[in-house]
Amino acid sequence: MLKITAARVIVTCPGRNFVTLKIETSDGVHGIGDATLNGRELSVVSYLEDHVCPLLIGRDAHRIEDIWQFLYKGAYWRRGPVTMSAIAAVDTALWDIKAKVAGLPLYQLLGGASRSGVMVYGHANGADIEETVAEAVRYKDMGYKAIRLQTGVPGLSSTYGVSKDKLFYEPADAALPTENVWSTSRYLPTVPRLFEAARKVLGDDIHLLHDSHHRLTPIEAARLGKDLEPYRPFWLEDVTPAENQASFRHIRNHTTTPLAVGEVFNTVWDCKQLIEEQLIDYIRTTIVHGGGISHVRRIAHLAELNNVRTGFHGATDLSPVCMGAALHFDLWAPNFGIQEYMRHTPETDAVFPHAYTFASGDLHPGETPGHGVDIDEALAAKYPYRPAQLPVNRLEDGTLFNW
Ligand code: KDG
Ligand code: MG
Repeated sequence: MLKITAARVIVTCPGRNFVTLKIETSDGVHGIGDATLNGRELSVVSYLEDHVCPLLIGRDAHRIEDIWQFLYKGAYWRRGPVTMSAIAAVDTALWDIKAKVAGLPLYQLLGGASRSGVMVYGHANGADIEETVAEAVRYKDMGYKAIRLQTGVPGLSSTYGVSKDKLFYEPADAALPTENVWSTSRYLPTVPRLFEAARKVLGDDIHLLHDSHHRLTPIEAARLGKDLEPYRPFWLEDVTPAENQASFRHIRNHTTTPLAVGEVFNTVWDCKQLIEEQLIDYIRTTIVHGGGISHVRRIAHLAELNNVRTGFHGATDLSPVCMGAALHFDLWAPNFGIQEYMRHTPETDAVFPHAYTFASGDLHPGETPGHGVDIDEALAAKYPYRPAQLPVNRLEDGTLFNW
């Protein structure tokens, strides 16, 4: 038995907030898991500190599945982003411990590498089409094989995905939510123009992606999908809010543009219909918000049976700990598709030393036993928590809309 002797939550803000769970064992081996839920960080801290950590002490760290079931079924209140982020942190830390004890990188415990590296996509964005395409050229020159394109929309003062700092996008920019303004009729003609311009400059030998960030109705999404078909996008993401899974049937019936969904999902139940009816092509639910490796593995297996591939969320608000664990998963998963890679700032990278590396458009998780990411607690303590929330969106007439 490998006894859990301590479970502590570490909150740090090296430019943005991150929540990390550290589990220690009787053998001196420790593991860490990401528990960051952007804009709602302290609710997960409380869930862990008040309700989960006390239950872990004295349990056998090797019994990952039993602990997962205990936390999921034992709470009575199942699912939800707070619960599942907390469970994910425990699960990730326990997989880290098991792999360290085995002396193996985590991907070996999952079944070994299925590929030599993990293809990632970077984020090119700009105030207008010209600037976005120039950014995309810069990403191509850095070796990226896949690039997400987001551009400012004429007539709107701010747009999702368009950042001030080009490498590090941070939407949680204020203690109280910033208010953005949205217009679907201004947005819809802009994206095909962006893709047309990008294909002309970048050529055919690069994957291009776009995120609509939950802002369209199904029929508007179908129109955008059709308009983008000539430019062969790799995917169109989060076209419409996905609580209503059946609404994707309308979109699917109208367009062959591949669809990606799921960064806000937290269990297999959120995407069961989408996957079983093959209404999407990529599932984006990643380790930190999807109940950890143990549960995301269930989602990936269901997806594999239905020709859906993985395309994990990897924005800056998912800590390097989540990225490390996700990369081991990606290297193994038979139905891996692509991994999002929004770089962390140098301050964040220093707090979370990691084994993963970028080369020629791929990330590799490295060969360090465990998931290969640690936390420098002394450095982390120098960056105290700062309240920061995600923006909200209003239509031009003031109606509150989806951000
Ligand atoms: O916390 C919210 C961000 O992670 C999200 O807005 C980023 O949509 C996103 C993406 O695709 O990376
Ligand atoms: Mg997204």
